[in-house]
Amino acid sequence: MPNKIVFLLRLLPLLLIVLTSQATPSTQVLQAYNRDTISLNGDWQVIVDPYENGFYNYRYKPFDQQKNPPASAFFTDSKVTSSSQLLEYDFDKADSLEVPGDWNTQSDMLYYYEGSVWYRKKFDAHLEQASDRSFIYFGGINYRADVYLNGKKLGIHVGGFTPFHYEVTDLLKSQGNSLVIKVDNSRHADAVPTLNTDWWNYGGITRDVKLVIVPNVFIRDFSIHLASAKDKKVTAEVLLDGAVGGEMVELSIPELNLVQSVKVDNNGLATVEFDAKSAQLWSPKSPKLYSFKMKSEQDELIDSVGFRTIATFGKQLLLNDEPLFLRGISVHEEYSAKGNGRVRSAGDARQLLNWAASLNSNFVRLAHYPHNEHMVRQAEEMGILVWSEIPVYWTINWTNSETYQNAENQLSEMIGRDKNRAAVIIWSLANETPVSEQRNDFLEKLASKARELDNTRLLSAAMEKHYREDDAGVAVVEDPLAELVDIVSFNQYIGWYDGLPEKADRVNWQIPYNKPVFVSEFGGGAKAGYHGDKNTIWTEEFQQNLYQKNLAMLDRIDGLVGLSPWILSDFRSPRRLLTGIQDDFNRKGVLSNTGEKKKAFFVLRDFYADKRKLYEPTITP
Ligand code: GCB
Repeated sequence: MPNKIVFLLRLLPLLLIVLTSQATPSTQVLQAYNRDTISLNGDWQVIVDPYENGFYNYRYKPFDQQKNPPASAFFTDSKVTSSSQLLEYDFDKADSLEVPGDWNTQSDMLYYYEGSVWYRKKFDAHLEQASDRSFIYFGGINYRADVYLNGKKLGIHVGGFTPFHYEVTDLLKSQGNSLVIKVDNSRHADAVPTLNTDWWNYGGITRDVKLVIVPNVFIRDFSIHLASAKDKKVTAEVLLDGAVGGEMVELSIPELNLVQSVKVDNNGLATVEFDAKSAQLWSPKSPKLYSFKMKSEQDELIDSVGFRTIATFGKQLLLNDEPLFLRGISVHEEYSAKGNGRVRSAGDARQLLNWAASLNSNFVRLAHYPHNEHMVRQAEEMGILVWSEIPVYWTINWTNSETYQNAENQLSEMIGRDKNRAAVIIWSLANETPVSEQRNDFLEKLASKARELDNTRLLSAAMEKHYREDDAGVAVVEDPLAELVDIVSFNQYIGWYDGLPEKADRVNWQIPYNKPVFVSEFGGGAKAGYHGDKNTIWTEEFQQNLYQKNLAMLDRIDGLVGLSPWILSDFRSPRRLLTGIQDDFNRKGVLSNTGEKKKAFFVLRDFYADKRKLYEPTITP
């Protein structure tokens, strides 16, 4: 056989692996968003505990490692039983905070607080059947959570932006349950993110808390996606928890008249393929969603899903096999109808995304950590594509294996939660990380983990540029990380940290990869309502000029498939201390934090209107 054919034959199994694998369901995931659940949101009693007096005894030994923890351990949620008893806390007399919600914007005293706060919720739970199972599900707690139910430790979760849950079937009582959580948002050099970031370290139970009651054999997780836009084959996989093998599940997409019944294997897994010939594809132009119904003997779960493909071809980005330009904007998860702070509800998420949509955007970079699930779900309904990332930001400790494990865990929890969202097209691994061998190894491992968990999406990372040594007029993006990802993305601040806006007229770009190029950040600060000439820093006119110059420069880049300027709206950051201008806010928003439009907003909106005409000629903006 000619060598070439032997070589191709060897490649064949490899190709098949790529084509048949997908984002697989996992026992670590509990799909809770669209289940009937019991909300544990609302007022929780809280005790601010900077010295962790409720956690350690005076010899600094954790109470929860003692065989018989004393009443002074806060997780025992004890009450005095006699009038002479000494007990130095009482949750029933303590203040309360709302959940979901960060503590910083709910109490002036906690605005800058970094440390531990104890949260306690009392609740009743009525199981319908003795065989039911129960779980407590947390959408996100920043940063470390030590969780106790009825005096027993359920576990520790680390990482502020991803969901986790515990099974509590054997601990739950029908009345008077006490759920106690020590939430600690202290920063650490070895953590993810590390000590230094450019966003507010909002602490607390920032996302929804739910009690999930399910039958003893239940639908835990699933994955569904379109394998090819042309022949419209949809692959679905479901995971039945508690199954012994052989149980039937019925999977259907009723609107398309598609139904299939299959048996699960010994691991509770079942896979089907639908011939979804008449399916309408999901896209920003038409964000069509279908109900996907999963039914087992005891359980039923319905979710809404969209079908689309995302791929690259040379320097092109293809959505459903058609070229796509990402008219994006970076967004921090900071807006609350109750004041600045973390997004708490679908309504808050909608507000941020409506602001993005008013820029003619079809894409958001959800920076710099996985956002609340409401953001991703709302984006999907609105037809806004999503970049989702983990907080591997700036100077992570690349050589510490626990730091790596932490990053990988956050990546797995992010992908586990959002793998079925058609809106999500890019997982991003890192932001502005300095090139070194250790960093390259860390990110290489992370990239292969991401591909193992989900190879239906594209990988990227926000990299950096440098200037050519022999020609300062040429900016180069060259980074070993670019070899690992599908889209070469980079941040650059010409006109702000790097020269004045006019510099953009003179810079050319050299990006030596046959891959699509994406500009994940550029921008500059302006205080809404502050006016002057274009050479006066912090004015709207300065920012406007910076946008005009940068957009003209970036539009010349070969293979440019989109932009996500920094940033949609002003956001809080402890690094931004200039009185009268910043006042704790990074002012690079094209909107103020309350939604006032700055002049740069209109520059970007018009640029995107033109791009839209170019890529979607039938739509008039
Ligand atoms: C960056 C970072 C972003 C900062 C921004 C800034 O490069 O990626 O997190 O907030 O610059 O405003 O300096």
